[in-house]
Amino acid sequence: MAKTIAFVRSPGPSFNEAISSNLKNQPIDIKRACLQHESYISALKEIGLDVISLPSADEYPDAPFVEDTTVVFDHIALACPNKEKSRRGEGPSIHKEIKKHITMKALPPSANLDGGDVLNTEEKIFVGISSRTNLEAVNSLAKFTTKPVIPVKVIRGLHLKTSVSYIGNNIIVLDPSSIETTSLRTFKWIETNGHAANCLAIGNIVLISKGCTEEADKIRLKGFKTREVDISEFEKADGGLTCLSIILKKI
Ligand code: CIR
Repeated sequence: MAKTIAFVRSPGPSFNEAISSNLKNQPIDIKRACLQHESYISALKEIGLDVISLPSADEYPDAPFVEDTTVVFDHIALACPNKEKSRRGEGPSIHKEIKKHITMKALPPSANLDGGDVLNTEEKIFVGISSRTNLEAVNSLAKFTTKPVIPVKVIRGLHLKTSVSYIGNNIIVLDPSSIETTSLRTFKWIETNGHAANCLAIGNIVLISKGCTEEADKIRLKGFKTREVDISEFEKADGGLTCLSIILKKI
């Protein structure tokens, strides 16, 4: 049977130098981050995913946020041209692993794209126009998919998926005050103003940030199972549950 693979990368000793909008008040506890990352991997394995775990890349503090390096569509993976200089070297070592499983192409350097800005749904692909991702990325991505690729303005927060996640059955979990929602009106909404907006749905199971109990209740009422995962150390560096993996469904 075809397996789903999750590519992840553990935090290294430099993780407390990760880019953050709030680090001054909240220093990262690396030991705790490592334990939380191990729990995240366990959760993925319990769901039934094959986890490919890359060694930490100490010269790149943000390297555990692997999602930003790669976008995966059905039959192709795309290397993201990251805007943030300190993150540009993260890709090659992870792309080397991904290429063993799926064809990879590069987007042109005129595109700026972080994977955290790409929200893939059954019918459409939404791309956050954020401080990291430009309109050129929208045009470039459109060449690799038959789905419409739709830009969405990010008003607040790092990426589009900081503020909206698709969980299946036409349902999104979102903070509507942080993104331009016009193009998202056809979905059913579960609203939040917290970390629940970045949750990771794998089949019928939704991983959600620890403490988001109200949102988890609402998600279960829609027929999903939920599992709370504590990633507080990663949230200090503006990351969420989707950021910590690249999910590849083998077809
Ligand atoms: C950054 O600023 O790039 C990292 N500290 C956080 C990246 C989070 N990634 C994601 O949402 N996909």
